[in-house]
Amino acid sequence: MRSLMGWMVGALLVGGVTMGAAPAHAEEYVNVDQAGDVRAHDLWGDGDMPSGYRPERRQADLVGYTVRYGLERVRVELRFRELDRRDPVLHLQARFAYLDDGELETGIVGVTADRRVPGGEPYFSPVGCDVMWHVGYQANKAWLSFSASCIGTPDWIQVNPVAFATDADTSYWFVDSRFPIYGPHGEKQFGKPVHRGVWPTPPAPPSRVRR
Ligand SMILES: [Ca+2]
Repeated sequence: MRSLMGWMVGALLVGGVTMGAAPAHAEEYVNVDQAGDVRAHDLWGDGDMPSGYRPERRQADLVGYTVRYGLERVRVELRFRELDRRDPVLHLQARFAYLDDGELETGIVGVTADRRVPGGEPYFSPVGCDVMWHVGYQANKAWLSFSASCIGTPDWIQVNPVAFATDADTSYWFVDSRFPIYGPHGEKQFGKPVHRGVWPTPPAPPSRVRR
């Protein structure tokens, strides 16, 4: 069975990337997401949960996000209508794009929280990186932060936040993202570029550091 993680990482390797227009200088990007737009997917087509929008689902419904890019780190705050521990597995991600030697590269920083580890375990793709994170069930927020040096300290970064909730077997997903992960031609989609700022480090989330 192809795992959800395998799909998510594999999905990085296909398709192009939608580029935004030349940005105005910005070190912080605040955006909102439509409420009530969580989509259900029956991955194998053999379940009893029909696919489609679930406007009644508040859990892990993104309603906004903020990207800050300081001198040293990138920090993404994800805000939800509701975020609790009800789902067996929860993946919170910031998918990102940046230029490396003139080539557009993409990656994912995320955290997987389950009933065994509700505080979550981070991951970073495609390279290793020190990730700081916090899953704030009380505040209905999550934070992800990583060193910009892990991706060569690019001049700017684009982000698309994504939340997946699944059962333990990943036979279903509930998915929400600010931008559709793929555009009409299979290209990956992201928000506006956020330029590297001048402050030493954005405020760090109250979490552990994993290297
Ligand atoms: Ca939403």
